[in-house]
Amino acid sequence: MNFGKENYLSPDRDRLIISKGHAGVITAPILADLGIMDEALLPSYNHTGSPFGVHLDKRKVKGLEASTGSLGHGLSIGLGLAMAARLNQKDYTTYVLLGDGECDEGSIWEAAMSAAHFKMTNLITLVDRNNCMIDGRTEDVMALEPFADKWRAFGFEVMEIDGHLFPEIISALEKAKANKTDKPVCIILNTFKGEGVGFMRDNYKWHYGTLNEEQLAEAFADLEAYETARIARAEKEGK
Ligand SMILES: Cc1ncc(C[n+]2csc(CCOP(=O)(O)OP(=O)(O)O)c2C)c(N)n1
Repeated sequence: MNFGKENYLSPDRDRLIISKGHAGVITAPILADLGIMDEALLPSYNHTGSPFGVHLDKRKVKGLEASTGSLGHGLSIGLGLAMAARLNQKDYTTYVLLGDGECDEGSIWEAAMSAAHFKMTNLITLVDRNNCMIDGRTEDVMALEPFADKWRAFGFEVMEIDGHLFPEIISALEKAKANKTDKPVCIILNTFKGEGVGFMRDNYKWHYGTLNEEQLAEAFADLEAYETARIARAEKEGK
């Protein structure tokens, strides 16, 4: 993305909307790593009186494009930014990350219908397809399948990839940016909730929770082993 400390306020910057706003827990450290958000604030995450909580507030967190967390709004916000780019003859790209459970919201599909109708090829939608949501598996709570076909039926060019593999993500984004069709692109990222931590993986009950000391140690050990295995795989297979 054309986005960083030097240009995060520039009208020409690329935009990223993390519509599944509960992912603020990872958005904030990234903004801090980029030197935009004050790193010293990170330990106060979700503390009473802190400028930032589970759902980040764009008025308080520098570099944040939109205050999200009330699910279902991000694609409409992204669509508006993409339309503004067209009207203002800017060539920035707008990226929107949705949760799959979030796609239970009708507003997502209204935005999708409009994005296809207006041929918004400067808007790239990504969906974290982890099959889990807050209180169950997506297919039990509100079945989404055939999910990719739904996006196709709404007029999107769809790619389905392994959402844990950076080379696949990068290649899909490059293809999406080079899109020569007049359809907007949706990239479905097949993932597992809690990937890397054995007792959390693919378990919706860990959508949120509190770790005791023992679980914390186990989670860190699992993540270290996961990282080592992933690096070994990347060196061997290039991914
Ligand atoms: C409008 C709205 N309804 C309900 C919630 C409560 N809620 C928070 S996270 C979540 C589950 C979302 O599932 P998904 O989009 O798949 O997120 P992920 O599993 O990737 O964390 C829900 C229902 C909310 N934040 N906003």
